[in-house]
Amino acid sequence: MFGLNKEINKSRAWKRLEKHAKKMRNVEMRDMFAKDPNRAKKYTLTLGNMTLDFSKNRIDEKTMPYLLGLAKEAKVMKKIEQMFKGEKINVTENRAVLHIALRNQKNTPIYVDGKNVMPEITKVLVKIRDFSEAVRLGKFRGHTGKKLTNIVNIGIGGSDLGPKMAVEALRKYWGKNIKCHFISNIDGTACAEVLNKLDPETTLFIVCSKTFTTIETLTNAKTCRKWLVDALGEPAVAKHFVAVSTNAEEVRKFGINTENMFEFWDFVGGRYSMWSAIGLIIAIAVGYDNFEKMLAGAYEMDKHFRKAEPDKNIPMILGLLSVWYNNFFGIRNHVVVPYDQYLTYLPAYLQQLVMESNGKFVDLDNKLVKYQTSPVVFGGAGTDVQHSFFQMMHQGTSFVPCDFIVPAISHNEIGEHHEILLANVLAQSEALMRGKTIKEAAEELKEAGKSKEEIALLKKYKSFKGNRPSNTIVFKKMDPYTLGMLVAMYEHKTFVEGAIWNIDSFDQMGVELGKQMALKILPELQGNKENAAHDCSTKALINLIRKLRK
Ligand code: G6Q
Repeated sequence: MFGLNKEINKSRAWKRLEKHAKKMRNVEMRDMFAKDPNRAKKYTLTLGNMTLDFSKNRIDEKTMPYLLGLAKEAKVMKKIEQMFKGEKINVTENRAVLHIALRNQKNTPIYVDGKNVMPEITKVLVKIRDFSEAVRLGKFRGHTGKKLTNIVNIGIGGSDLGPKMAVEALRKYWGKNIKCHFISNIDGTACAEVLNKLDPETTLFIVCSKTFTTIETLTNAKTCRKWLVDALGEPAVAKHFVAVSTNAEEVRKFGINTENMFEFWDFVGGRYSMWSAIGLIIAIAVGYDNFEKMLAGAYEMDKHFRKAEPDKNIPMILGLLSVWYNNFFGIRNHVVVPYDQYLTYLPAYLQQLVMESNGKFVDLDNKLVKYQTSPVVFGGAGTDVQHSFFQMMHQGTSFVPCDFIVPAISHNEIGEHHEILLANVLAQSEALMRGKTIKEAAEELKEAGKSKEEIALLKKYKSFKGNRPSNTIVFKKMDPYTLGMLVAMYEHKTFVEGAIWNIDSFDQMGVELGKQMALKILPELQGNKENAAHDCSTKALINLIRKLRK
């Protein structure tokens, strides 16, 4: 019902883009800039305080109309409407996809199976508000009467990456004395290193798990529970443990009173859940008002995504550009570089958002796809990454499209730091676009007084092909509202890609196989069971590790 019933790569729109891309391979961005002083204006979009400059892309006046033709062919606008109306577009799990309902500030009804989901959402938001305020004001205290100032989020994947990224992004807004911690990895070190720093009397654990069956989260939660009970006794659990889940039964079984449980719903995917009670740690850290501002920022982006014309639609343009390089230039990567230390975890968050959503090889018509889907996403905070993988960005044999994320004002305006940072990001995008010809490199060497021999030796090494695309996203300051806009922008960009590739961006079957097999291997490693039918490499590794652990 949501499939396209045709292979998008056989459409006229796709073929036209293939032809066009062949031509565009030989077009230099620096020439297009030289010819058209209006290019930046033509390819800049603004929404509120956020501006996207996508002029440094390998596009001409035909490219965007052609890409928009592809979006039409893939029925992207129709699919957007289906999401907003609560239709079950997550077909493999037969679920609606309603993270947008979590920030539906107007509270307009959204129906799933004939039931308006908004009252439930509002109820949980009120619970988040009341609880986060009670913790911050010291009305909800620990078992021994002390204020809870160390907040530990226990969760993994979607129940960790979003809240962790957002809490760090908004560090400047943390309440006085509040400290946030995250335990995700099953590696005992993750637990030990957090618990070592904490005092049980002032620690609140939030166990976040949609299913409440995830082995990492439950194992970490059990260890933390024991740590608390050993120090303060069993009755302390009620004052130091809360849960966020869709599974009340398992929460109860674990030993957390369901009064201390915050609910969410199967129409919210894990990696889209930081707007739900999974974001409880965000609300406690920065206060509910700021949490709400984050929702409001996302809502502004939602309205824009739903209503703006496709050619003026920021997530649409970003999604189409990604498809452009991915499918018509054969580029397999995408880099995201925030020039804001507080956005350090954004690339990791986006890695899951994009790769878990769109790393799929079966389409919505139950056919194997015959084109490339998700790019590999990576990145890190600027300027750090300029001193690592940027070498490849500038002089590698292929190019990697890049998003630069730029706050005009820093939360820490110290001396010239931020101006130097800003100069760097602008220099990177310009350098990637312009490059430096061999002739220019030779001239530069000559001016530097190098000999003929030296120039001949060095000029190629010192040249840059350029023509390497990037988007620049500028806003005033990294505040809660802007964070909401930014994250929603990427969610919707991911939606556009998935819609064009005709895949289900909202399931994650791909993470299951390894989980199943780990459960089989565990008793074998523990020596309780003979090796089952493994390949000889896995068998030998199990035996080696067993021997080493003796
Ligand atoms: C996200 C994925 C996945 C999930 C984790 C944790 O979209 O579904 O990353 O969030 O596997 O799952 P639980 O929240 O159920 O523990």
